[in-house]
Amino acid sequence: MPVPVEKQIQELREKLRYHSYQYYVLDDPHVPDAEYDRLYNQLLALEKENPHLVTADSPTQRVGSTPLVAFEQIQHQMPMLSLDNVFNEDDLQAFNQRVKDRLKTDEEIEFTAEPKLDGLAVSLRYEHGELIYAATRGDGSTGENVTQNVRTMQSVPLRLLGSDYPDVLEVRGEVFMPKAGFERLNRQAREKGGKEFANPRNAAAGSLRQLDPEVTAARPLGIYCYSTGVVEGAVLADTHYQILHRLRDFGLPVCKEIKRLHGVSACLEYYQEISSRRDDLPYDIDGIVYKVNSIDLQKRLGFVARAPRWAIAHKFPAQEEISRIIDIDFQVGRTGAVTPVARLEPVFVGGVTVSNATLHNMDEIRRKDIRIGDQVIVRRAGDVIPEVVRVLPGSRKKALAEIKMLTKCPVCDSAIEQIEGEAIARCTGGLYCRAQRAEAIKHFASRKAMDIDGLGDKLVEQLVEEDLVHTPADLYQLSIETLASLERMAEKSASKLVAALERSKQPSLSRFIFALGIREVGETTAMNLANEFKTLSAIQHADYDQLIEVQDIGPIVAQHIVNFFQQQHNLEVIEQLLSAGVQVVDVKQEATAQSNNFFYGKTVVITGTLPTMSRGEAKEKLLASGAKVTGSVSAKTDYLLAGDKAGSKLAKAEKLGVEVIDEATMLKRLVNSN
Ligand code: I6G
Repeated sequence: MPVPVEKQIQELREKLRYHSYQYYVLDDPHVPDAEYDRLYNQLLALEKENPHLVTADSPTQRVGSTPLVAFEQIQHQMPMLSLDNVFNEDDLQAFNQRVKDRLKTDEEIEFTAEPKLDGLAVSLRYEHGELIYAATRGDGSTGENVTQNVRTMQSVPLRLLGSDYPDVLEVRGEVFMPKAGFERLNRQAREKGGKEFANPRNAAAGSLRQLDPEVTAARPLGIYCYSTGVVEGAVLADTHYQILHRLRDFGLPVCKEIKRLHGVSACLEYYQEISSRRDDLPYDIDGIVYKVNSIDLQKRLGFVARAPRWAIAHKFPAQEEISRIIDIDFQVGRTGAVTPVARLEPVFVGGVTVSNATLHNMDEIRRKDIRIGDQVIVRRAGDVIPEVVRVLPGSRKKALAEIKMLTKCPVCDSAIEQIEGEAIARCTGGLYCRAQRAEAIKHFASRKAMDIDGLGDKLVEQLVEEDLVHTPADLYQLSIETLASLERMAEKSASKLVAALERSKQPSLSRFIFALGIREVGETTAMNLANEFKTLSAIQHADYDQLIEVQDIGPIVAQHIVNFFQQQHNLEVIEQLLSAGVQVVDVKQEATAQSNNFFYGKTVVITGTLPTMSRGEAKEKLLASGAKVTGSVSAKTDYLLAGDKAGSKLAKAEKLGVEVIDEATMLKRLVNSN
């Protein structure tokens, strides 16, 4: 008996809903995209043949055809609240105390914590499992009807999964644009000469408030649900944490970073942990939201004005602020690159006071049309160098002069050249230029290169300025007396520095190659070179054809390496370093014991904060002993090296039965196997 078409359609819809849920909500697709497309096309064909069977909640019915003239208003049946903010630990402690006082308890409160996404809030209303409308927050009482647009978002279910959902379910969430999607959208706009969005939040808001749903459909939008509004016909759960899990089971996307925490200290640790990963998260966040977990306690706490007493947003310091350009200088880097730098009216941004910001290069200055006197938006995100993002629109009140590139190096007066088609202008002075010398030495001494403790940037500049050091090799000739005679240096710090120089004398081959500062040779390329050629001499003598065979080395980098080792003065510096007692540890020597090494050939993932070393240092040790270090846990992972606050990788490793080790175990196994 042939399966009735109604049943076929229903089964296809259920399959598609299930696969969307796996993909968008659980991040765990069960079928390749092509299979999803095949099912989708089957459904589309059946619906075309049977138009009377098309329903609004079918996965094929996401994009309606008629653009709107204006958005209609929607009155929220239950107001969309706002959150109070705190910006520091003291105010968070005060919030915690207020909660305890109101509840008349001395016991630690159980909170939930989740990142506060930087997007725009919406309310989704489901009736009997079907999406009825979606509205923006608006003023909290009345928002705009953006149903047509929200329906185009693949991660929003048009019908809830299962059957035990409440008759009426209003869900509140944040619509956002993932960072990668934002970059892609702006790149496309640039290529077409169109207008770029200033940040992912504006892009999300602009995309959701499109009158033509076809435009929204083409925009990469996501949503995370964070609470409920009206719920009729069922009680979801007793705690906020469980409610979010119920929402996830209904097929609604919920942020995976949500945690239950006891007491305010755990909240602060969570804040630090997320803050340290902020730049690596795929979406922008502007803080952490803590909520009292028990719904019963939430009810007892109630609201003040329009904000709940049981929740608080702990905001990160703003990453963008307004300042004014007082002047523009040109800085010369290690490879001679001349970079325009804006001198700014000091501004507190990203948690520090910033008075300089990079302008990258002249193309960027022209593209952003930046001039001295302009009011600008300054951005400092994490450890990234502060930059001028753009001129504040409409802020230029009078004509200002255009910025021109210098023709002579501001430090050594050599000519500045700019190769046709390259954005970067360069000082041609080479190591004759003090600036290039100082930067080369700073790089040589840096943590990921020779790791010379106590040789900070200021001290390097002083040493170069006073002609005590011309090349990295001169560092190893410095005596305690010479160093101690410098301004701001005492006998004790001088002898500490000499000891650090001594300790730095046995670098691994990859560190040494990285420290030389060859153009475009970063840490990874240096590691690849070391693994391929094994000895310093082999790298020095490698020709272009051999170099280009190495992983990740293209024609430009290969040519830079060849050029570097053809320069007589570079060979002299290497010679002087070796004569001063630097002994480069060739990969050959390390490799002899490799196959006996415990971690040889094993795949290791590192996560969390390790007690005595950075993840980079642990990675280096593991790589040196022949391990493969990868970024994500899978069935192929042999060990998870986990530190404090290990998070989702730890959970995944436990689920997959991957052995979890701590730093001490790793060190023991490294030692025992050598
Ligand atoms: O604006 C918000 C962002 C995130 C919120 C919120 C949230 O929880 C993670 N929660 C509530 C209760 C409200 N606004 C009102």
